[in-house]
Amino acid sequence: MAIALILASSLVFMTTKIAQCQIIDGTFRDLYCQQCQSLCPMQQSSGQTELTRVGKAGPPGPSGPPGPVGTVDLTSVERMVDRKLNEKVGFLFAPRNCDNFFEEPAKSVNDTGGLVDIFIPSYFDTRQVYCDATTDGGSWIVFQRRMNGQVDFYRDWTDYVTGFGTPNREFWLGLETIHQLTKTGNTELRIDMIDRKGIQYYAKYSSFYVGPSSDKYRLHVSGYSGNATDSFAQPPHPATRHDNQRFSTRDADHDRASSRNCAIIRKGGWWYNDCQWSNLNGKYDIINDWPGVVWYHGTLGRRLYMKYTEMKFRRKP
Ligand SMILES: [Ca+2]
Repeated sequence: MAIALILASSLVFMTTKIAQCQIIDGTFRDLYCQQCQSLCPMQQSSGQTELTRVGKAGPPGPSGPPGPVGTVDLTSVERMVDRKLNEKVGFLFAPRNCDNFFEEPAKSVNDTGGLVDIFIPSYFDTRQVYCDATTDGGSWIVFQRRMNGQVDFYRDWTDYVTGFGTPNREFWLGLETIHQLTKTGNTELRIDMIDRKGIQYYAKYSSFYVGPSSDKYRLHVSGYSGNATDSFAQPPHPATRHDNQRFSTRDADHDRASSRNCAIIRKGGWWYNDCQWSNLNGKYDIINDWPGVVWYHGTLGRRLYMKYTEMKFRRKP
């Protein structure tokens, strides 16, 4: 029993010494210093405590010779950083229009243009558009195309607001995106058309923008030139003028035709008045009446039924 007590006391003493040694290490001015030297050999070997005891450190020595040139592959690092940046914020550096189409990494290209993701600040995101890079100097953002009747244009309000179809085929870009890209008012409009006989027409307007959702995407267009006559902005019959009209669809009657809904009567979505002189979102397969893809030619004095149409805008030069 006595031996056990002695062993236990010794163990407590040793443990206490080690703890104190750790605490007072760095000065060695404690009474247990000698014991520390045997209990803490690793701490003694650092030599730091001995230097502290002798005096202050001397001045730093001279610089050594330069080391060998590093072997880090900066090119691969830059590529990795570029890739990471593109993943996170690359869309911020996307083009904002079709002005430099041939310098941009277009997703698909044909003889006249192609698809590009452009950055739309108000969306804080990109949207795929089709650029007409050649017609009349190029830089056009195409927002409507009819070419074969495969896409149904007799649709509801939501479809016309958000867009439908495929931008390099038949499509409608969407009223909200058209508004966002034209709301500064510094844009012009061009409409290219080919009728059922293969004759090409165009109508160009020096001013074009589409109002906001709260105003039902009201059309503002003026300054006609071209060979199709003006059947869009200011056609001869005032009740059919499209300038300053709100957009209507079969489920959203915003036209001026009293209780009638011109979108239902003319089978499309358009800036109907009472009702229209042009109807480029009409039924593709109707070639003998107003609900067709119609443009009235004032000089010829008859309706033209179009087999191909493209509506496009760009910033004014
Ligand atoms: Ca109405």
